[in-house]
Amino acid sequence: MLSRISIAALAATLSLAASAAMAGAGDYTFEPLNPEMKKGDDVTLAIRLTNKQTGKAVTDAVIFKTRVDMAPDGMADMESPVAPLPSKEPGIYAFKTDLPMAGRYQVTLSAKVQGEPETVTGKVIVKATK
Ligand SMILES: [Cu+2]
Repeated sequence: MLSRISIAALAATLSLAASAAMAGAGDYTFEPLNPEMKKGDDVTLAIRLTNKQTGKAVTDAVIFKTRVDMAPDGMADMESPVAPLPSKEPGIYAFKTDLPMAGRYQVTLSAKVQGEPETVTGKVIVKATK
């Protein structure tokens, strides 16, 4: 027969396991360092990836897919080329792209994060000004 103490210990272990299993791809957030910039070619986009649960920058992510388009202004088919740039700061991921017209651009990112089995995805909106 289980004693009262071992039942409590078992319950604690189970709830720990449940909260660990709940951590997932939704625990990360992408944010632009500069949400607004001048329109133009060869613009640098710098995006910070943060773990929402720890508040810490995620320094070891591999961003394997990026897309920049004008979906927020009804121009989803207006896509810009994106190329990765070397990171100047841990947890900041930089890209070179073109923002040819003033308006809002959506940056869609897919990343692999160490220790996170699911793909982490995010969307960031940046605004280009004249
Ligand atoms: Cu456009």
